[in-house]
Amino acid sequence: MAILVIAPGMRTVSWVKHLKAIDPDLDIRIWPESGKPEEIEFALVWRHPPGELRKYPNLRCIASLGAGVDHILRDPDLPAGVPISRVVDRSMARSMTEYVVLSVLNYCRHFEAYRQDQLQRRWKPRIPRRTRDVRIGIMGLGQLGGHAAATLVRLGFQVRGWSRTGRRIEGVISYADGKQLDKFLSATDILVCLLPLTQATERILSRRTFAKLPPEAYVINAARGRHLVEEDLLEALESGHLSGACLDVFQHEPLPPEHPFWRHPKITVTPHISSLTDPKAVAPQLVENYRRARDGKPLLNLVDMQLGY
Ligand code: NDP
Ligand code: OXD
Repeated sequence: MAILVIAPGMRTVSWVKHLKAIDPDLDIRIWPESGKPEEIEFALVWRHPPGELRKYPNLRCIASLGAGVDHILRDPDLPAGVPISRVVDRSMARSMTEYVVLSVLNYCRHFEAYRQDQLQRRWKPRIPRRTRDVRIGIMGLGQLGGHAAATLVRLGFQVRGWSRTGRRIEGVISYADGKQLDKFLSATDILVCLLPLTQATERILSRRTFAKLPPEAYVINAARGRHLVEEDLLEALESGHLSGACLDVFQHEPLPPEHPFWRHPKITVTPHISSLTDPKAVAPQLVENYRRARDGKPLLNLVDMQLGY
């Protein structure tokens, strides 16, 4: 039973090293050097070419090399009935929380403005936004959003969370599904998107959503570029309704050089780095799932194909 890594453009050396460190006998192949298709029973994928996975008739599991699986589910030619797993990892959650906390504190303590002041040699103290006065609304209270929410509570912020089922976290005011979305938004000064990309969440960061936020709200999107309607964000910043945005993900990555986000004074751009998968941390769960697939046992971290996450 062989493992095939299909991750065009990704450096796979580190993945192979950490997988082999657990089991040196693993038969790992790197696409496009797949060998005989019928020998492949486990696929590790990141942004595979659509239609490729259909070529392996004995596939028992498609494992995402990240937390998200939208890059797999967008393939219209997926082999039917093959389960899909994703990464669930504490160190990824910590890394995402660091990104969110950094962005929130940058905003609350006016660090972007001080950077500009420094370039102008301008000495201009500003009053910090106090944590207890700032209402942070997190869309998506899963592995990543839940961890970020709990940490922000500990820092003293007012934290609200919106999820499909109204997930409960201590200290977090919880809102559920579409019916409570407007209520959630109207009490949010900093909106953080940590949703999976599904049919229900695509383009959720839109003009309609922004209009429900209080004036001068701030937006952080570290989930997927397709959550955001980019022209609606530019419009809301232009009108002054939103005061700024921090974006880690984009409709087109890398962000094209001519894109207006690059030079926008109210937008902070980072290159999809808020939480990188750490091959060393994640290899054990992948090998465990490979063994389970081989032995016909229940798999870990499975995706609900109906919900799309
Ligand atoms: P989880 O599946 O653990 O959590 C998803 C959360 O979103 C759950 O709370 C879920 O609700 C909620 N949700 C899903 N659909 C809806 C909906 N229609 N309405 C309201 N809430 C909804 O995901 P993770 O936390 O592990 O990851 C989230 C996303 O972050 C990933 O899918 C990926 O796209 C992105 N990501 C980005 C990275 C980056 O570097 N930029 C790195 C890693 C991930 P419920 O709890 O009720 O099920
Ligand atoms: C992920 C990502 O989904 O890095 O893990 O975007």
